[in-house]
Parts: sequence; structure tokens; C-alpha cells
Amino acid sequence: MSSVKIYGISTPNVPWQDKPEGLCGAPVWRYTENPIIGRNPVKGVARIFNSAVMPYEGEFIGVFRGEQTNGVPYIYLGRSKDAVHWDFDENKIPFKDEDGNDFMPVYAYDPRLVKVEDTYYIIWCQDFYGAAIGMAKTTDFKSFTRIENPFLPFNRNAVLFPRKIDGKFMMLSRPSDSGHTPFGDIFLSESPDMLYWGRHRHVMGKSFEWWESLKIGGGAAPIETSEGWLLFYHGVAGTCNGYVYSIGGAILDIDNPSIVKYRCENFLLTPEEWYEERGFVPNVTFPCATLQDAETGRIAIYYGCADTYVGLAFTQVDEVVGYIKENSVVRGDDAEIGRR
Ligand code: BMA
Repeated sequence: MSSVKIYGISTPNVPWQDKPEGLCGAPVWRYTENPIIGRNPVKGVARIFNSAVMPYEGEFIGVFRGEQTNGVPYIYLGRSKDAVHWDFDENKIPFKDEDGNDFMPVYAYDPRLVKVEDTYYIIWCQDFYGAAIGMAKTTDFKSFTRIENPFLPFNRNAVLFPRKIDGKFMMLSRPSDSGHTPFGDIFLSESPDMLYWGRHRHVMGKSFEWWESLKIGGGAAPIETSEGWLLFYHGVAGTCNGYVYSIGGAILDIDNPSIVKYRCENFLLTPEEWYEERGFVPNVTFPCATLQDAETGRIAIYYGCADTYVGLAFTQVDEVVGYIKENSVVRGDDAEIGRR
């Protein structure tokens, strides 16, 4: 039993391997059989990465960024009994709009999947006269209704909280430009109805730490714990040889998540294995989802590797929260309510 409590959906069959002996640095360790999804995973798709999974009916379901063989990314549904071995639909997710007409985004990437009350929401990046956030909902993973885009362009990175706060849906996002944005902070927006979004607040900025000194972006849906919302996010360094994407950790105030309580000055995971360093875009570890079990405190992190593969890493809630707190540096901007 963990001393830091996890609230929300529990997943007793979360994939797991014990911490290896001699691990130094952050208490996050890779699955020894990584990557869990290799190249050419399904007909017409060259690579799957930056994807999100959830428990569903005792097994697992997920939305996957599939880079088609024509190079255009789209979202595919996948199912798994153990959350490690996945079967993918050959067809793209067939979205309909709210009038029942077919809806096919020009492109769709970096999907997140979050259950709020009885509905599953998919949030991704798509073209809206430039890169912007697209959304759809489903209750059965058979019909998918595209709902209104929450934000104006440009924004390429968004994830919902798994429950309402004070009666409002809450979403983290990272306003950007339409390209390979060389800047970016995480913001929070709220909505009473999933249609109108406002009361925007600044959550966290890029930091002085070199591994996240260019930009940051929300990653997996925040995990509700007795210490606050545990957020795994990505932080980017701009090097002379291109961007490097690492995984960071922070804890946000439970009632007002625009306030950062703790923020780890060290990365939790950074590219160092071949499947993270080598691929379509080298040196990328990009978290999009977690599975967690309240009883044991086990957390499995799903992350995209080098824009080519999906990797799995593990941590334990007491250890990772302890590490974030011990190594926390929260600067003025982050501790504020974030309104100017
Ligand atoms: C970001 C997004 C991600 C990608 C990353 C590294 O801007 O496009 O999908 O993983 O760049 O290429």
C-alpha cells in the first residue's frame, strides 16, 4: 500500500516490472522489452508513436498516432489484453460530426484519451487553418462524435483532466505557432460545457534547467493523488543538432491546478536507448498516457520514442512524488495563480 494515495480509475492489471537494481537518478525505469510497438505495425502505417491508452472492460483500449505510408499522421484505434501487445484497426477512426456527417481531419496527431464521467474524450492536433486542437467523444468506441475545436489556432498540445474541478472541465494546452515552435508554456483553460473555454491561466513556463529551456508541453492526463495532480510532461532543449525531448514531473494544486506546488528540476527520463535516440526524429521521449493502480501505487507511462516507436516505463507513486518533492524548484511564475 502506498503512502501517497492515487484517486480515480484503478488498474490492478497495470503492466509492471520491478525496479532494476542499481538504478540511479530518477525512479523511472524502462520496460526491458521496449519498444512495445515496432515499425510497420499495421497495413498502410509506417510508424506508431505518441499514443494514449486506457483500461476498458477489463482489458485495454487506445488511440494511436499512426504515420501513414504517405507520411500523413492519423488516429487509429487499438485493443490489448495486457496493455503491452496491441492489435490495431486497419482503418482510421471514422469520426462523424454532431449532425452525423463524416468528418475526416486533414491530419491528426499526438492523441490523448481521457475519461470524464461516463464519456471518453479524444484530444489531438489537427489542421484548423493552421495547427490547432481537435476533439471527439465516444462512450462505446464504436461511434465517435467530433465536437467543436476548443481553442483558436495555433496550439498543438492539449490534455484534459480526468474529472471536473468545481463543476468545470479543465484542459492543459500549449499555445504555439504552426511549425516546430521554438517557445511554449503550459496553460490551463476551463469550460462549463465542453463548448466554451475560458478563464485561461498560466501554469508553468519553460525553465532555466537546460533540458526544458526551450519549451514544455502537457503530456499524460494528470493523475489525482493525495499530494495534488501528478503531471508527466515533456520538456525540450534546443541543441546545435536539433531538439531533445525529455520527460519531466510536476505536482499541481488539487483545487487550483494553475498553481504548481512542486516541479522537479531534473528530467525523469531522457533519450538514451537506441529506440529513443534513433528513428524518424532522433532524441524524443514524449509521454501521452499513464495507467495506474491505486492499491499498489504502480504507474506505467506510455511514451513516444524518436517519432517512431512506443515505449513503456514504470514508476511507483511514493517514489516519484518523493523524488519530485526532494528535487523541486518552483519559481515565482509557476507558483502564481497565472492571471495577468
Ligand atoms: C512536436 C510534435 C510531436 C513530436 C515532436 C518531435 O512538435 O510534433 O508530435 O513528437 O515534435 O518531433
